[in-house]
Amino acid sequence: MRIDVVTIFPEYLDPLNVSLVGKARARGLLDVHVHDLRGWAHDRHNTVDDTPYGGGPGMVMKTEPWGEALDEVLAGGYEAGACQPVLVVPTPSGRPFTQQLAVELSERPWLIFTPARYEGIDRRVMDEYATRLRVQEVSIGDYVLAGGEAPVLVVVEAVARLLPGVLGNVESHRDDSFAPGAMASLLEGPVYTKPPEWRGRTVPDVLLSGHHGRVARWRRDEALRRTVDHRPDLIARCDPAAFDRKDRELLAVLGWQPGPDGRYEKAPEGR
Ligand code: 6GU
Repeated sequence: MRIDVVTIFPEYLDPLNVSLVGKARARGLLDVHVHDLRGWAHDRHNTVDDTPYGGGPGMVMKTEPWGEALDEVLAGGYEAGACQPVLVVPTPSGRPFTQQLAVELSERPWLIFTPARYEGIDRRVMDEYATRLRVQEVSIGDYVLAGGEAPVLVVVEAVARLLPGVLGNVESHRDDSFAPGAMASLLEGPVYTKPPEWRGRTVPDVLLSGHHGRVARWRRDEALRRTVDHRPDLIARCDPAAFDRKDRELLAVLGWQPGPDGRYEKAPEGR
């Protein structure tokens, strides 16, 4: 996969040299190019922003540097044999970034990221490229960051670990929390390793029992408990056919019952 990032803070992307993504690059599975947007600014001060039409606070990134940068990045990538680029535009007003979207992006040969600072990029830039390429505006959550560089790190890491050969165990993706098509998206429960006792704290007996069936059941129960606590919306969204008899028993204990449509809902408190 080829990845291009155009940014006014190229050094913000240095973490792409480290750990899983860095190793994938070193092994030739990922071809990453980071470009300095200011290289396409023409005035003495390398200006890339200006005041917003219509007034208001903050600054807006200008059309010309982005247009020239993207034209050149596109030409370079096509020359290098890349094809079918997706323009990934980080913005708090984008489509929520999910595991589903990570899987979709991991199936494309070429991603171009345009992280913005200030109040964002003049709308005409994305309107222009949307006539030629797929443009995907993405948000990584309901909070506001100062710029799109951290979201690029997030999206690239989520995508890179899905590429063939990047993770050791190919099976592991299907079991990811939030894997698309998973019968039930549950959060992972707690994990333990040696030693068996630390500061007087022991490991749950079942994990030392060697009884695979009981271990699997315990993990499932813990996953259900954690999901009920931290992400009740995921329980409500689950296809009820994904719950076995033991799941249903535990959910009842935790105060969840099937509603009129069969999906689980939290029983009202009291009475
Ligand atoms: Cl993609 N960008 C910015 N600036 N803030 C965000 C975001 C993106 N996603 C959540 N907050």
